[in-house]
Amino acid sequence: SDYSQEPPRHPSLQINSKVPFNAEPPRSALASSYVTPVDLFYKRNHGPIPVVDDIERMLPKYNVTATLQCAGNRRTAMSKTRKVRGVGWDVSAIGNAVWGGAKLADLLELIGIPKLTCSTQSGGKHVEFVSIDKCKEENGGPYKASIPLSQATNPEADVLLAYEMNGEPLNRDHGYPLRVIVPGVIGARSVKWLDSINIIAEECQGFFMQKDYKMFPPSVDWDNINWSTRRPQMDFPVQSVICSLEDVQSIKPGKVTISGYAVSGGGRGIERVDVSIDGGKTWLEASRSQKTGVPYIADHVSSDKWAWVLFEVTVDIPYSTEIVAKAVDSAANVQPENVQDIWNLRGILNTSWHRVQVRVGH
Ligand code: MTE
Ligand code: MO
Repeated sequence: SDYSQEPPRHPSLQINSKVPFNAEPPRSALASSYVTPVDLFYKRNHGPIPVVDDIERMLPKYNVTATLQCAGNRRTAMSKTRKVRGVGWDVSAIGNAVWGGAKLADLLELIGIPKLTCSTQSGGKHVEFVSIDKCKEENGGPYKASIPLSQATNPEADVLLAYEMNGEPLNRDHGYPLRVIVPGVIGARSVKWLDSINIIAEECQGFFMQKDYKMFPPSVDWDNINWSTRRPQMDFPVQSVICSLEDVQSIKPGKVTISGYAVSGGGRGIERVDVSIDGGKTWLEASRSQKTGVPYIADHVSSDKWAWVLFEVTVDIPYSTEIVAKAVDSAANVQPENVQDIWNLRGILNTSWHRVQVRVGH
């Protein structure tokens, strides 16, 4: 593989793997802006960043604000209870961006597949996205993934062929010239450096669909795994993280602002974010917003349905304690209390209550 043409990167990224390049920003950078700046957005790759040409733009353009989250976000913390396999990530393998591009539903209509189609006459039920990068997991072949045709042809699902990120042309790290954005779904399905789109009968048989990014119970380990027993993970579950405090943080006694992000998959909004300053015995409700100063309501009219909310609560912390955050989504799903209960051998979807320790010094 050729890593001699990698683009420049922001120096404050924490590099979790150099080749392929996997890096995340410091958590403190996340909650400081609703829209994550491109250079601080996490980078997650399975091969070198390809060098490619520009494309023509022939369909109506949409801007969709959507949070992209790697299924491996918070894997490092899951691995601490029992070792998992995969690139380690702290809490910042996630970012929120304004993606500009064409709707996949419009493109498919252009080639004769109407809106809201579940199956074509020739039996096509899935839409496969194939990249041009080279991945060792695919034996040097390209990264690929698929989504159901029903989702791809649904204009409300906002699946984009994106060529812009935050109003700028996509950069190479994030998929230039064209990438897929599947809102509300784990990042792995948002294929970068899109080369071809195939309408297929069965879901994509690629490595990252069939032998990775599946959720297994804690009883399954590498000696008894049967990949075919589980579906590829699509929607991500409800998640929240405290970004204003490190895992172990020294503070002075007094008022502390606890802030972070909360997001759910499938277009479900965030109904509530609860914060505890006594390790989860009692809870306070944090305020939520997407636009600065505007309270957030999970009604999909005044809010960005695919985007995270930032939460904040200011509390008095007189003594050393454990601070916890958990979110509730619009379907009343809650985060699990303990990481052990959702442990899985690939270390995906760690959405357990986010806990940080504060040490109060005088
Ligand atoms: N697309 C290609 N072609 N190659 C990849 O390695 N990684 C996927 C997805 N699309 C990947 C890809 C994964 S696992 C994630 S989480 C997101 O891209 C990360 O997108 P980002 O680097 O723009 O943050
Ligand atoms: Mo990912």
